[in-house]
Amino acid sequence: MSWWKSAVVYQVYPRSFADSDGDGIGDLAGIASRLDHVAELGADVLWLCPVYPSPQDDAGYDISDYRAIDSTFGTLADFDRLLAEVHARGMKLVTDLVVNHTSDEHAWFAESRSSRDSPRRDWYWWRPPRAGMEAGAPGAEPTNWRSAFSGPAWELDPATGEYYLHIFSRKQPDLNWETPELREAIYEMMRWWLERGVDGFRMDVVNFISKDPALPDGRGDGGAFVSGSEHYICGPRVHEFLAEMHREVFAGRDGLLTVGEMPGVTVEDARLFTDPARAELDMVFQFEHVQLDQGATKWDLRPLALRDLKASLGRWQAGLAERGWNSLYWGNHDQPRAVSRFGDDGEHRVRAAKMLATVLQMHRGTPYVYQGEELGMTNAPFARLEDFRDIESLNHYAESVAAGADPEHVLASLRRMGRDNARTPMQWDASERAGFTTGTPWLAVNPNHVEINAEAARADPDSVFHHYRRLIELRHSEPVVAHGDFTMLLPDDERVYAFTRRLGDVELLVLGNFSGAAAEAAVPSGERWRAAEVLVGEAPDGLLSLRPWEGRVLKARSAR
Ligand code: TEU
Repeated sequence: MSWWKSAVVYQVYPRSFADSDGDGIGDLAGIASRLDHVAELGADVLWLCPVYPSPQDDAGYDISDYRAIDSTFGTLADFDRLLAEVHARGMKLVTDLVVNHTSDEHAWFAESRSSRDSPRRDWYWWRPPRAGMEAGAPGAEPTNWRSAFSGPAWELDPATGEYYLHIFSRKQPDLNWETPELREAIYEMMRWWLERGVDGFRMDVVNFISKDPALPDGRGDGGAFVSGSEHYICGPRVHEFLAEMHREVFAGRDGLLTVGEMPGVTVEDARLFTDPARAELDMVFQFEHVQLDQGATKWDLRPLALRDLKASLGRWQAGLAERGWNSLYWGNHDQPRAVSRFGDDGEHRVRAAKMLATVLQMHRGTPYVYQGEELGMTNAPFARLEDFRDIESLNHYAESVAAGADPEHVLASLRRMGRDNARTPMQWDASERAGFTTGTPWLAVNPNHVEINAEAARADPDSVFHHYRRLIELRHSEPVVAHGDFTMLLPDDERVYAFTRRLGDVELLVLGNFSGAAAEAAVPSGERWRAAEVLVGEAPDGLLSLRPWEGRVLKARSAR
């Protein structure tokens, strides 16, 4: 049981991983052809982002059929082949489960919108205009909630004169989990995938599935529309629904991994979601540490204070120490590239990428590696608006510029925070299209692929890639990494991240210099550590002296 405590997950974003047929978009056969890269890294699990039929309004997170594969990515036969190839390498495959919403082109929604009396009407959230207002009039939306992708979270359907709720794009109507038949249809679909052989699910915004059915207006004064998320983040029945899902889908099946993506989740809630005794989920993705460099919105950038990062991650480590389990990540397909955001993507790129990996992977929890992170891939040099593809960025630009914002200022925040940074093609080699495609890539290849690529990394024993390999191996071979306790050190140090892990008489000291200047780690019992073994990294200037952006793991045995 709990095999995933010593596992590492590798996230594949299919559009951008490998293209086998030259249409410029990655596909399942492409992934299968590059699986040895993932196996060589030592990852235990591959998480595959959505590959289902989709109008691709939100890059596949708008699903129009849960039981098929989009022709862009291949066929169900290709999926089965990929699954077999993953299993043949001793790895598991976890797929993306997007059941807070569907595409507006899903048959369920077509039926639901067909009439107010449709038997599937209440599979989605339909509401009349605000009392006393005409459908379509400004402000007639049933609530003042904002969509995560700009504008109101409601869209009027003129045919029936009612609005439907969409927390994300207007092509992503929210499913109404209050309806028991809808829940059963989802569980049945999940069982269908498990019977096909998949090993679990990464569940998209699964803490949004229970809304306050009264749908009250959101609090706050962000103008005409406010978030409203207090009425759907970890809503009244979310634990009930996930416990039901567990009973209906997961109970009695061994070897699975379930991880819920949960924006806005608190440590206390996460403990409930992941307490094995409650039988809901194995782990959750929390968002606190990826919001510390933001103000009111993700576009409102602030410098990250290392103290805040330590306080946050430290609180999650402590909060899930006795019950529950953490997932660990710096990046994914929604976040900027980790080395550009938290490290240095210039002079010290390689050292910073390694340090970030060392610090994260030595925490207690299950690490997730996002494709390209193991190469130290960086943010992209997007020049113009036309270089971006992501609906979130494009909508935000249109909305802010229409409201009078300086276009250059908006572009600057898209460059820093836009999701397309993570979605540029995987850099396999130095050739013109980075070995990703023979056609025109759907999103430009980062020109730095001539230097940063998998082929070069494999050939260089000091590369970021080989560093990840060693860290993953350590999680498999040193029980303290998976199972040891965690103690944060130096909470107020503005440059050095430091903590210990302990299991029995084995103790690790993990150090990371989050600055471009040399730093001394003033840890307690420094004398003892000066005689320790260097487990990860080098120590040319002394065991507690760190070069710019350098990371290190020391190992000692204690008499205690
Ligand atoms: O993301 C949910 C989410 O809240 C964010 O991470 C999202 O990217 C937000 O816009 C950040 O500003 C999940 C998926 O990971 C994301 O790709 C989807 O767009 C979204 O759900 C809707 O399915």
